[in-house]
Amino acid sequence: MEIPHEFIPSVGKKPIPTGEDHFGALRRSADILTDGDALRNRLADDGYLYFPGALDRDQVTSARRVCMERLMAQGALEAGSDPMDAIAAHGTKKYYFMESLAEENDPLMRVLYEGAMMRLMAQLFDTDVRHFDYTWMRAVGPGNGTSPHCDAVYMNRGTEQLITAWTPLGDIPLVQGGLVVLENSHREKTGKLEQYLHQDVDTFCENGPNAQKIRDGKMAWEHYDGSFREWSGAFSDDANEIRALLGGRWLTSPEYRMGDVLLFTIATLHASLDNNSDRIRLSSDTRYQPAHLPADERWVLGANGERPIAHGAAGKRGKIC
Ligand SMILES: O=C(O)CCC(=O)C(=O)O
Repeated sequence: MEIPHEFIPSVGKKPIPTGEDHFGALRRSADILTDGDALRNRLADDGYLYFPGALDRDQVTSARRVCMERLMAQGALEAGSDPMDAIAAHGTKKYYFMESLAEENDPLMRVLYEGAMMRLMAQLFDTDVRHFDYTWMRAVGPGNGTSPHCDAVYMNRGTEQLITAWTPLGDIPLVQGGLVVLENSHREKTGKLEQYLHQDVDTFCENGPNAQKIRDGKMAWEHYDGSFREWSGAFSDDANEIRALLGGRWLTSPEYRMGDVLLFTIATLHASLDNNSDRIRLSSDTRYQPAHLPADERWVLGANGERPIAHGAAGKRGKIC
């Protein structure tokens, strides 16, 4: 894969070697977009499906505009610049999850939950499809990225037949980061990763030292290894150590573009490269599953239309350890 001259990608500020046995390009699947069997086979083989240009770029652009105008109004972007350029205001570093960017954002809802995206999901699942009602929005400021993890630990209370769609809401060159998938990681069914995959970040030890803090919302999650330290849900913060443990290459796109979408399973290890630019990197991640299978109660509307409980107190489950 072509890497910009002298640019070294990193995850969690640790450089990632870019030799061809460490780092590579995602396989593109646009050619099988309308072939359900081929999609399912490839997902089983690769653990991900990458579709450059499958979504309506104009619609994605409109969704981005809504988000960027809000970010400008909040002072996150450089005053006087074009909001669509997403130039971070001086000192804007800490932006990350921004759920509010999805609210009353009709173009975004159309991109994520109608049209090409839902047609793709219908092909893939070959049955009626539902999506989670919670929409993850990430406005990732300069210097930030996402640690390696599998989505299972955040959303495994329903079916395992759950697919994440990572949708870039901007053109994202390598220097801005973007999603990386660890090749063949979805096949790893032994050892540390297997143990990790069965964890649930919102489960805590009722008889452990953090129980009250977790119930009171003063601590989010404790590590599953019984050390009772705080946990982010990451498998590890060290992408190179993970590659050494599990093998495979970290795969990404040399440039994600508006209109692309990347799907992966809840057992596929992924992360994002650090944003080493002066821009805010905007993307969403959303989840889809067969409509008739159970859905994780944290991410869907309540019986009377209440907002998803997400990782709040109502989602915590105590167990005796
Ligand atoms: O966009 C990112 O930084 C990470 C996205 C991610 O981890 C996910 O979609 O599960």
